[in-house]
Amino acid sequence: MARLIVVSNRVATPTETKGSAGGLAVGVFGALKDAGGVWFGWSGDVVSETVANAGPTLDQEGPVTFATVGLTKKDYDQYYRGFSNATLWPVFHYRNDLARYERDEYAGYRRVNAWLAHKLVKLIEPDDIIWVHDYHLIPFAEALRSEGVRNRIGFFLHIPFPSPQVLQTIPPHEELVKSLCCYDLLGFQTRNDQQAFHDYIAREAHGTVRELGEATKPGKGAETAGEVEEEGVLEAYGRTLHTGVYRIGVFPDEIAEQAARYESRQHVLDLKQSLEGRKLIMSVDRLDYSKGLVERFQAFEQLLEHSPEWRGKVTLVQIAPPTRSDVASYKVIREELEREAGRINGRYSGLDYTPIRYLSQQYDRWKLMSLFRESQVGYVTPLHDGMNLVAKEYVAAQNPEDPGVLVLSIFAGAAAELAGALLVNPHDATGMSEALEHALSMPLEERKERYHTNMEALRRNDLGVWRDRFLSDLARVPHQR
Ligand code: GDG
Repeated sequence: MARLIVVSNRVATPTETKGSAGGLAVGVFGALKDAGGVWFGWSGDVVSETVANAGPTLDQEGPVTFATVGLTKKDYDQYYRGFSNATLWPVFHYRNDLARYERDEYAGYRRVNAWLAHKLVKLIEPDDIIWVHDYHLIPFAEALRSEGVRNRIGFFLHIPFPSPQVLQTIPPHEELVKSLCCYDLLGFQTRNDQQAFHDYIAREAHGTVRELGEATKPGKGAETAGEVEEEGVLEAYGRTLHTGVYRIGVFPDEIAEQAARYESRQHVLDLKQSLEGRKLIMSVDRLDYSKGLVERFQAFEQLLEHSPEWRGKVTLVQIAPPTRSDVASYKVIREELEREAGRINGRYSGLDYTPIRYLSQQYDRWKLMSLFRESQVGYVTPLHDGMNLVAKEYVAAQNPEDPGVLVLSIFAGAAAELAGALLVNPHDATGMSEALEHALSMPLEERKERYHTNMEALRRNDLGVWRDRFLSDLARVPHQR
């Protein structure tokens, strides 16, 4: 069996892979443990040039080597804070209004990719399979190829891929797509993302696109994961590459077990007591403008405004740990959210009632799962999201005898799989408030039915299926040495 090299912007620490970081790190680490290999990327530290150049630091954990490097302040500013998070992230989430383009940041992005590739080269053996993750590392394969690496290299994009017209708002869009064509296999979260990439290749790059296999037609609004064959074979810029749809999942039974194990812990009892019998709506997101938090608060306000019988009877708990807080647009969304929570609470609070509890802090994973289990509604309404694992975790954490209802945005990748959710358009506050009301008053039988539909989908396409399908496809695609 070939060794595996995983490359991602951030590398989980060996301790995090034992559970605290969440499913993805555990899933990727599982594949590394099976095949043996290297997990390579940024340590998360900003360091001096001397320290950065001395890397990578190697940390051995059984058959897996964790290889990390620090970034200099300039590299961090241009590659991470700049082009990755102030250009690519907003544009790929259709927020061109929040994007900026600076030539020196783009140059820094390419420079850091080339530098990282150079650092990795020494650790690569001829038969290794290389799996690169996410938008920070689009030019990584190209940089490896120019170092003479001829291994198979696959790329998985965790976030949406925008339509060609939107992508073209980034001036070097064609260089980015050319760089993507240096991979042997490109994996997308949804059919729409894959299609958007194919459209660019066909219309803008004048390449050829062959779509193999018929996408199974959605049954009752949801695609049946595992039965969908969506393979593309593309020729562009002198290369042949493959594309596929790989919907990332969770390990639902582990989450269910964890949520049940912690359901009578003190934090849950405290919450229960403070709710005094009120219904609970739970939301958990990284604090990010793509997650639709302001729209979500406003739809909840509409529920209280138009259905006064719910005032004092339902509480929304929003957990939103801040991320990327040194990127300007993240400061703005934080202020806006605090203002909205304050305004709505000012309007509808009573001496013993606060409608929105907004907690801008990180919680332990097991606490989140047990809070999901305690709630009647999971309220997950991003404006655009590659998949959204919170939606899947919410379902998995429910008590099968008394499950809560998932209210889910049609713009989350997960909407294609979770046919048991109440789907909403996050731009329609009235529609969302009606869905909340529907969820809060849904009879037990219907809740159970929806829960089972969703759980089946989660089990059919869990995190292991996602990982194994991607890696076996990558091992199989013919590649050009
Ligand atoms: C990207 C794409 C795609 C959140 N708050 C806390 C916490 N979390 C955990 C959640 C979940 C994860 O973080 C967030 O995953 P999402 O999928 O919801 O969103 P992104 O972070 O934007 O992830 C996304 C994903 O990549 C995977 O491909 O689905 O579309 O944007 O697991 O539970 N975990 C802990 N404390 C918190 O306060 N421990």
